[in-house]
Amino acid sequence: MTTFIPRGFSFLALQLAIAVAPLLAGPVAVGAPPRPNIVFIFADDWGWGDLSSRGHPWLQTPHLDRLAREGVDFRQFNVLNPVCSPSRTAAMTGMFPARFCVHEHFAPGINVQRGMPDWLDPRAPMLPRFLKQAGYRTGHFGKWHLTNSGATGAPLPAAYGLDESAVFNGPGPQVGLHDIADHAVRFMRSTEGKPFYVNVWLHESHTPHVPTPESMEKWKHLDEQKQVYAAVISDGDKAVGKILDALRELRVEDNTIVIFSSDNGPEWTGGPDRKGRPGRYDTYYSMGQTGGLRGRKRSLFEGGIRVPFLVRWPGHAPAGVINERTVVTAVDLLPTLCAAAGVTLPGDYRGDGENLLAAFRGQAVTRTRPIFWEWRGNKTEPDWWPRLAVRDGDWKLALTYDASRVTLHRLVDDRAEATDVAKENPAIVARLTQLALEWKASLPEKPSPDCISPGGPVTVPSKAKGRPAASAGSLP
Ligand SMILES: [Ca+2]
Repeated sequence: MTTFIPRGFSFLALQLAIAVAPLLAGPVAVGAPPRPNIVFIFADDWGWGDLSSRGHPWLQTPHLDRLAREGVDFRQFNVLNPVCSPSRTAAMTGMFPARFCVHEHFAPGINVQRGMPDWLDPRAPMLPRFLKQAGYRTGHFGKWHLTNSGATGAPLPAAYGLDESAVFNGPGPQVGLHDIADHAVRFMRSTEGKPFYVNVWLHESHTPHVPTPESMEKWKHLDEQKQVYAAVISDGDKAVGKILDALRELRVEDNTIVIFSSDNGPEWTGGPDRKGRPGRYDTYYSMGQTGGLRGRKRSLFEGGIRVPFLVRWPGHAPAGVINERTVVTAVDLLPTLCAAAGVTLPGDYRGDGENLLAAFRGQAVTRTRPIFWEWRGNKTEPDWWPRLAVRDGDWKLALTYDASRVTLHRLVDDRAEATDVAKENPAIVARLTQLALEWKASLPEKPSPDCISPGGPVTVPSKAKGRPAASAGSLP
C-alpha cells in the first residue's frame, strides 16, 4: 500500500520508533494481560439527549442502552468544537484543533479563505498511529472529514496510521452510509489475533437523513417529522448493535473497550422549507435533543459541545454506572486509550488531554487542566456568539475575542447555562478571561502551506460513482 510521507515526518517517526521500540522488541511477557481492542463509535450530530437510557420520550436506542447498562455513562463529556472536522481532529490528535488551524468543517474551495488548511496535517500526532506502531491493526470506516471530498493532494487515511479504511467525505475506498458497521465487522474478523483499533464513524444523525425502509416502517405511527428522526436514530443504534454482536461472536467482548460518542450537538430543526425530499430528508427532520442544555450544533454553549459518552470495558469499567461528576473531553481519549493499551507516548508529544483511565475504571477523578474552545463559525443570536470559551473546574466562561461580552456559569449548579453570574464573580471572570486570551495568543495564525491543495481553490467534484451523500461534503 502506498503511503503518503509528508515532509518532516522522519524525525517524528524516529521519535516514535524510539518510544515504541520496547513494545515491539519481543513477545508479550508471560502473565501480562492481553492488550485491549478498542472500538470508537463516533456518531454525527447526535444530541446529548438522543438516548432512551437518558430519558428521551419517543426515541428508542436499545443497543446503546445495553452499552450504557454494561458500562459507564459519562454525562459531562465535551468535544472540542461544535462542528465536525475540528471536533474529530481533537479526538484523534489529543490536541485542540485550533493548533492545526482546523477551525470549521472542511469544505471545497473555502478552507484557505477561512485560515484553514485543506486537510489535517498528517504529521499531527494520531491515536491510530501510536497504536499501530505498538502492534495494533488499525481501521477507519465511515465519515472521514479530516479533509473534504475531492481535495487535490489530500493524503489517504493510511498517512494517518490507518491500516485499512473505507470512508465517505474523504479519499480512498468509499463506503455506503448503511454499510459502515459491516465493514468494521469484517475488519475485526480479519485481525488474526492482533489487537485492533477501529473507528466506526456513523452518518446518523447528520443530514441528509437517509433512513432505511425497515426503520421507517417501524416508526410509521409517528408523525412524519418524528418518524424520519426516529428511523435514523434506529439505524445508528442498529449499527452499534452489529458491532456489539460481532464482538460477542468473536469472543473478544471482555477484552474490548467500546466507546460511543458524537462529534457535536444536534442540528437545528429547520422549517417546513427545509424538508428536502423523500429518501434524502433535510433539517426539518433534525429533531435531536440536547437534554435541556443550551445551544445546539455550532454553539460553544453546552448543547453544541456536550454529547453522549458511553464506555464499556467488561471487568475494567464498572457496569451500569452513571458518572455525573467527572469532566472528560475528546482530547483525553488519546492519552487515556494509549494508557489502556500500555503504549508509552513519545517524550515530545505535547497533548492537551489527560489520562483519565482511572475514571474509565470507575474511580473518582478530577480533571486538572483547563479546557479551551475557539469557534469561528456563524455568530447569530442567541447562542452562537461566543468566539472563545474556557472551562476550569466547575466554572465556564464564554466570551468574544475582545472580551467585551462574557457569560460565566458554574456548570455544576447550572448545566443549562441559564443564569449568568459574571457580575457577581469579577475575579473569576478576570482570571478565566486572561487564560482564554493567553491561549488564543498561543495559537498559530496560518496553516502549514504544504497542507493546502496545489493549484488554487478546490472545486466540488461531480458525484462520483460509489460515493454516497456527496453533497454532505459541503456540510459541517
Ligand atoms: Ca457533526
